[in-house]
Amino acid sequence: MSEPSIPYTGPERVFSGVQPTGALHLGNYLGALKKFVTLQDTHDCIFCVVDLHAITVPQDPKTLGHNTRKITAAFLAAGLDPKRAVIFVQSAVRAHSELAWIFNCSARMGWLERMTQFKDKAGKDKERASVGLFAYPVLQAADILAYKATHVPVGEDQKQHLELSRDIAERFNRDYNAPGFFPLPEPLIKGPGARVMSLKDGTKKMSKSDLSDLSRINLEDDADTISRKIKKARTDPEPLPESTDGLKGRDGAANLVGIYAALADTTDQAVLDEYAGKGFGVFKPALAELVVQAITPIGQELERVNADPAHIDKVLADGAQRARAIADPIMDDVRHIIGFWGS
Ligand code: AQP
Repeated sequence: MSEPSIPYTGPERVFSGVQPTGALHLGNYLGALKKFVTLQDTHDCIFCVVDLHAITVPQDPKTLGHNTRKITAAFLAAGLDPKRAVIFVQSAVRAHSELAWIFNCSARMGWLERMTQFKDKAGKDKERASVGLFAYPVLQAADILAYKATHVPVGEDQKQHLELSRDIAERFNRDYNAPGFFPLPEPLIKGPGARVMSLKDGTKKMSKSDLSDLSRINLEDDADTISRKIKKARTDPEPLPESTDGLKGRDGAANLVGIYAALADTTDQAVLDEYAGKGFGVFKPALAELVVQAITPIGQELERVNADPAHIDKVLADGAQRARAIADPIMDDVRHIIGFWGS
């Protein structure tokens, strides 16, 4: 879509969310959490545990609340500071659901039908997928725009959804003759770690819902488990190449090099400059050391934070109040722009 004629001129704000669908892994850390922690130093940040998104596929009511606390604990253990960033649960702020409905009426079926994540998650049996799973990216647009967020740190898998959020914002602004009302949010995706792949299959992204625990490094894994999983990661018998061109078609190898680069804050090429010609017998232990150094302190901190659920609940209650204070006036304006009675 074309750029808006009147651009948004409000303040910059960061929003992102994580689903309470299981324990977080290295992909969630590198694609999202690590960026959240950096951004809280420079931006007004809002981070959300997106339980409304989680129920687009079946969830056990007995574990949903527990998983919500666990993700919040992971936010805190990774270094988010609830005094600076707003940390809360999506279902505690009604603006998300209300704006999602409004955006359902701005989004177009054709836009949603192109979403590859729906195709992947619904699988062959689309008829049985929930309407919520289909409309998932519309709720995501509502999450972001209920706060007029301008920047969204996410992994590469969310790029298409972010483009849709921009389309929805632009369509709303145009349809309701409210130029520049909603910003067109920018994804913050760049850099190594934006797409961490499964350790068992370098063509599939590392995911919480993968049945094999060996496919991912969990933030809770201890040093031995991490080393064992990296040792078992699927690669090939060739030594590492001299340039990134040589990683083409070697998905497992490319994934491990990418993880190394992300953790060492360097580039894939710089990693190859150091390890070209060396086999995985040398590279995997070096990578394991780096992962252990980055992840095990978070795991230890997680244990400490998880031991105090009352503190986690307080963080979430305070965060919900702060989130409502930002979203409520924006929703008042939305209702007025649409022309709802009493607005
Ligand atoms: N493999 C990944 N590499 C880089 N970033 C990733 N993210 C997820 N997987 C990777 C990013 O983590 C953030 C939170 O993701 P989410 O939990 O809300 O949903 P998801 O993308 O569906 O993550 P999973 O692990 O694959 O969960 P399940 O299995 O429940 O669907 C997002 O910014 C995402 O980009």
